[in-house]
Amino acid sequence: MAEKFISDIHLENYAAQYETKKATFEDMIFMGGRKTLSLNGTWTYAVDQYDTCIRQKWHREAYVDHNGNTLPVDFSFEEWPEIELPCCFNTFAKEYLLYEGPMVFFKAFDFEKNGDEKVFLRIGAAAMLCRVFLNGEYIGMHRGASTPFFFDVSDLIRDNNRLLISVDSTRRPEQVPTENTDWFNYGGIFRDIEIVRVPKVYVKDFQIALVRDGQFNKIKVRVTLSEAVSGKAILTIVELGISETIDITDGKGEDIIAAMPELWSPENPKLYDATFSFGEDQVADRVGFREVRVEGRNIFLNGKPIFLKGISSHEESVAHGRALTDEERIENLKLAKELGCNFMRVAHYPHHENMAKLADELGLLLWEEIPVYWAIRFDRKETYLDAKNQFAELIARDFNRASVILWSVGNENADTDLRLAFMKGLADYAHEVDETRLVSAACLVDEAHNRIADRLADSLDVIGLNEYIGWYNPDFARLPQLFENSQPDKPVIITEFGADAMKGNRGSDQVKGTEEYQARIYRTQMETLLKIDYIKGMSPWILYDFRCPRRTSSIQKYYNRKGLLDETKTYRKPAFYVLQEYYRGR
Ligand code: GCB
Repeated sequence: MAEKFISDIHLENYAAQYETKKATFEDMIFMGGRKTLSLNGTWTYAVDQYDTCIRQKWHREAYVDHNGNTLPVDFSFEEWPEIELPCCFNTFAKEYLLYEGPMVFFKAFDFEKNGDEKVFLRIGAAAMLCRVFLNGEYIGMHRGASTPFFFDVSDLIRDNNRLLISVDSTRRPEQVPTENTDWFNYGGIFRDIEIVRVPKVYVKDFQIALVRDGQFNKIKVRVTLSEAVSGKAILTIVELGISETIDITDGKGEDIIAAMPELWSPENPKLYDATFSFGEDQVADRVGFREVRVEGRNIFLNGKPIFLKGISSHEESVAHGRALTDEERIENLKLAKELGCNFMRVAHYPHHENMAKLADELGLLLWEEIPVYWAIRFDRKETYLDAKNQFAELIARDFNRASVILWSVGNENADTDLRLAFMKGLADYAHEVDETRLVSAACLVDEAHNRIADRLADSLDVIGLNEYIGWYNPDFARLPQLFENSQPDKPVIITEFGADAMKGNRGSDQVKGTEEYQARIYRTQMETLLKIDYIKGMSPWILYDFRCPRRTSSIQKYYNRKGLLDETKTYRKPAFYVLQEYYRGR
């Protein structure tokens, strides 16, 4: 070590010591039916632009240099200003709108531990890099902005606790998503923070679904416990008269149970209350039973061919950024219903778990996606593992949601060898762990030959296709040609088409940016798309305008204006009614 070396200001690689204790999907706990202690509410915070919390190890609550000298500290947790969590810090105060970087949050809380129970800290989502410290100790980190993560705090939690969390929203090329996206980079702890108590042996994972064999008369249950114990578990679904004993061996159990549930569908979103207990632990879920499968170029829901009348949506509101309230989620789902949709593509990252729960209740099919978006570092192993972990966290979180019928492994990625290996790995993973859903990706058109030709399609059940004919590519003659030039051997969903239109910008339907131009694109697209027999659905881009730093023109003003509604979700552009007419007529 050089003389006069002061670690917190000279150590360039200061963050390396926090690459340990990564929270992954393997640390997840099944949450259905669990009572938790919410840590939402008032916290204190500091903007930590230079990452000093991490460099100086603020969690030690003292500043001790490497010679053991105690120095004056640069924080005062209790006296920092207050913030209500969860939230996106960009919408919390005007001065933070464009802030990207670390912010540090502090909360003191009391807790009473019961016997030998296990105690976990769960964070619903923190964007993007999160490092957590409890009572002076580093307890772990998480990567990925949109999935939940857990830390075992059983040994550290005490009567009076001090929780310090550093969340860094810096965009980085090696992250998932990478530094360049077409959406706003909201930062912060923007989903629930809670303490979960479980017995010593607890249910880690509980999966329940209809068996996909075209019979609709069997339910499959799969369980993983926290320890390799054996014994008997009980599954109860009162309404179906099910009270089944399931053998657990070495912490695992699997059973197929005869049952004739009323099938879940958008028209009949029937849900059943299921409870599962083993030893001292009991979990519960409200689940629907449906079957989705592909045969040839058709998608079947409960044995009947289905056309997915959809719309894409970001997770955003003007007031809350990505930290939507349940009311705002319901508003989005109802807008989709008003459009005549039976399907929504929730792009481009996992939305809050309540989105799928509400879609289960209200009856909408969902496409869920991970942010493998544009030019990810496909060459980098750690980036792959990060993407795969986010995917695994999403699948584990939403496995029991009947509404979710499609997993998407990414969006608009150039068809290179490295990308193919990366995304094939993800698609194979989804097929391996989930036999109840379809796997897709939003692919690019092969522009040179104007056809659908993405090598990833071999690993997908359904081909998603983004085409912007009429917008990025003005030549409408290419649209029918594109489909004539293509012979897909599986169903295609047009995952995006669209056009910008600023609310109230009226004019000629030949002038880009007008509401009339957008409406014309919708009309012309629909006329063609509805005639192609292998197109089995669509999710045009997009339900409402969303914030986007890349969009600076006079009709954009830092918003992507391809919404059918404006960003306040109150103004319906004419294209909204155009799409509604086609969907209602179908
Ligand atoms: C796309 C992207 C989407 C963009 C959209 C656009 O293809 O998938 O994220 O926002 O186009 O408006 O260009």
